[in-house]
Amino acid sequence: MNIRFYMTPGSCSTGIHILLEELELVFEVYLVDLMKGDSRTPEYLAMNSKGTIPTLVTNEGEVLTDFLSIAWWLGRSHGKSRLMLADLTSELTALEMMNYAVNVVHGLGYTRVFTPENYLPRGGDPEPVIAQGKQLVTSGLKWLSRRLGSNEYVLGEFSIADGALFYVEFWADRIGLPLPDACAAHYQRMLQRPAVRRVLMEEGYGSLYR
Ligand SMILES: N[C@@H](CCC(=O)N[C@@H](CS)C(=O)NCC(=O)O)C(=O)O
Repeated sequence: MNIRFYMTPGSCSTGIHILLEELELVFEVYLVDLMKGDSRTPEYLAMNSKGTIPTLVTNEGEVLTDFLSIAWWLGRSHGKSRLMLADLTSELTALEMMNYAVNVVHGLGYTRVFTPENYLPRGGDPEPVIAQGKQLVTSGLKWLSRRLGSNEYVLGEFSIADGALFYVEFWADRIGLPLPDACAAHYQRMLQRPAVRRVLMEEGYGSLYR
């Protein structure tokens, strides 16, 4: 059975899409249109009761429904790949950075910028929530940048953790928030990678990053 990957172009699933391409895996892509409600259909919810993307169904039929589990599975089940370093310290750093990017910068910050209505009573003013979201993203990216320091990639070499860092940098670029120095350099480095370029092209952002 092929790996099945449920994704939405330009969303957090872009980070996983990059890892799949970097690993040169064969996988089937299923496009989920969040605006149209594709992630709320009974069929989708039967597979992922959270109604979120990314979802990845492994070649053994196991259903993985969050960024960290999918990234970890990719690093582990292709353990001889270069996407996960073997020692415990590297694994802990990868977990720390991915968790911070996905659950703090995205989960607390970007959700306020992209879906302020989820934080407001009906008809409430979205602007203060969006401003708070931007502040959380800015301070979160500063933390990630300091933690990255002079490393070219999160663990020195490219690893599963760079997929998560990339998508929170990509979104900052999309909404015009400046990236702190180390993140800006990491983002540019990522944009030079053939797999990243392929993914952006496939997801409809090719013309932006030629
Ligand atoms: N913590 C989740 C975040 C996933 C997530 O929030 N995805 C967003 C798109 S970037 C989503 O599916 N939103 C639709 C919804 O929550 O209804 C994970 O690790 O996968």
